[in-house]
Amino acid sequence: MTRVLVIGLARSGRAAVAALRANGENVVAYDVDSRLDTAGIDAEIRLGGWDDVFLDAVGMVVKSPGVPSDAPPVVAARARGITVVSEIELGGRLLSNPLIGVTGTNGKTTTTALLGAMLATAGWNVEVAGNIGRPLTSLVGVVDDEAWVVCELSSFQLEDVETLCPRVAVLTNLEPDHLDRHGSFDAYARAKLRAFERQGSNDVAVVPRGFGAVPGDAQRVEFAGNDELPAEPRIPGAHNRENAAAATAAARAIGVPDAAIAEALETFPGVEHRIEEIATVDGVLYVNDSKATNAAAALRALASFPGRRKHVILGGRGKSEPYDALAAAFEDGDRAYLIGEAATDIAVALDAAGVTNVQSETLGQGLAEAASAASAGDVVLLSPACASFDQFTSFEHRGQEFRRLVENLRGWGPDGARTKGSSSSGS
Ligand code: UMA
Repeated sequence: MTRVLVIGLARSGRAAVAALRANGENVVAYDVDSRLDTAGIDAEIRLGGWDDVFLDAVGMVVKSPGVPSDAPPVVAARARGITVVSEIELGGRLLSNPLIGVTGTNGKTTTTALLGAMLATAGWNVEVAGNIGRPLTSLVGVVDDEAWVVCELSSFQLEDVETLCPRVAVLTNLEPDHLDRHGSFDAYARAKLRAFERQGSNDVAVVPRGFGAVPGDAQRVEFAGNDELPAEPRIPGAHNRENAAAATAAARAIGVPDAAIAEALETFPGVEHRIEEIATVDGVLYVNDSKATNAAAALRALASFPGRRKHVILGGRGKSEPYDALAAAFEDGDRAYLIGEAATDIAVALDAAGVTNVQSETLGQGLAEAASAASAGDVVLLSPACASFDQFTSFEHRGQEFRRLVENLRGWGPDGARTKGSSSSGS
C-alpha cells in the first residue's frame, strides 16, 4: 500500500493531512522544525533533519506553499520519480466545486474577498479560500458540492499544479515579486500563468486590458481601472478600482446580477493589513499596509495619499528587488523609517533620491520616531516593501503588532480604558 507524504505542517499541511485521511489515505507528515507542536495531526510524524527513508512506500508528495522546490524532501522525491503536487492541486482534485481562481502580484486578496462578497450578496452559496489564509483542502468534506469557491492562488501554490482548472481565472496584475524564490521574473510569471493553462473554451480568463496572451483556451475578458462599474467601490485608491474592475468582470462572467455587484462594491470595507486605516491620533492618520511585501505594493500605498506628508516605515526581509522606483515615489517632505535586514539597501536608494531616512531597526522604534515627527494632517504608513520573516512570523503578525503599537499610542490600555486624550477614528 502506498502512502502520501505531506511536507510542511502549518495551515496548509495540517489541512492536507486531514483531507487525505478523510479520503482514506495512509499519510506520513514531515516538517523541518523539530520542535513543532504536532498535536491533532492524524499521520505518522517525521520532524527535523531530512532522511530519504521517509520516502519509502510513498507514492505522492503534497507540499505546503512555503516549501521551495529545492528543499531536500522535494529534490529527493523528484529524484525517485515521485509526483510532487501543491496543497492547492490536492484541494482541486478532492473538491468538485466550481472554482474561481484569483492570481496576480498585488490586489489578489482584496479581489478574492470582494468577489466572495459579490456572490454572497447575490445570495449564492460561496466559500473563500487559498492564499487568503484558508487552505483549499480545509474545505474538503465541509462545503456543499455546488458552492462556488473563490480561491486566491499564489505563485508558490501554482508551481506544482497538474490538473487544477478554474472555471474563471483572474490575473490582477503581474509585477516582480518573490524573485528570491523563483530565481527570475520569467519563472515567477510562468508559475502565475499556470492558473490559465488547462482552461477550455467554456472557461473564462479575466486579465488586465492589453495584457499579452495567456496560456489555455478560455474566453478572454479584459478589465481596467477606469472601467465603468455598477457602483463606485467603497475601498479607496486607484489600485482598488482595478481590483473592483477585475472582480466585477469575473462576477459578470458567471452571471452575478449587477445589482448585487453594486451593493457589494458599495459595502465591502476592504481587507485587514491592506492600506487599512487603524486610527487618527492627534490628526495623524495611521495606516497598516503590512501586506505590502514587495516594492510594487508599497508604491500603490504611497500613491494612495497624494499631497499628504507621509512617514513610511519600510524594510524587513528583501527579495532581491531594486528600490529606486519606490524611492522616486516619495514626495517632498516625506520621510522613511527603515527596519529589518533590507534597511541598508533601501537607504542607498533613498539617499540617491534625496529622501530623508532614519535607521530605526525595529517596528516599535520606527513607529515611535514617525509618530514624534508627524504633525496633524500627516500619514504614518507601514508599507514595508519586504517580507516579514526576519523579525515576525508573518505579515499578519507584523500588522497586528503595528495595530497594537498604534493602539498604545492612542492611549487605550489593554482593558480598553482610555489613558490619554486623543481623537480617533477608523479602527
Ligand atoms: N517548512 C518545511 N520545510 C521547508 C519550508 C517550510 O518543513 O523547506 C515548514 C515550516 O517549518 C512550517 C511550514 O512548513 O511548519 C510552513 O508552511 P507554509 O509556509 O506553507 O505555511 P502555511 O501556514 O501553510 O501558509 C500557506 C501560505 N504561506 C506561504 O505561502 C509562505 C499562506 O500564504 C496561505 O495563507 C496558507 O498557506 C493557506 O493557503 C501566506 C503568504 O505569505 C499569507 N503567501 C505569500 C504571499 O501572499 O506573498 C505567497
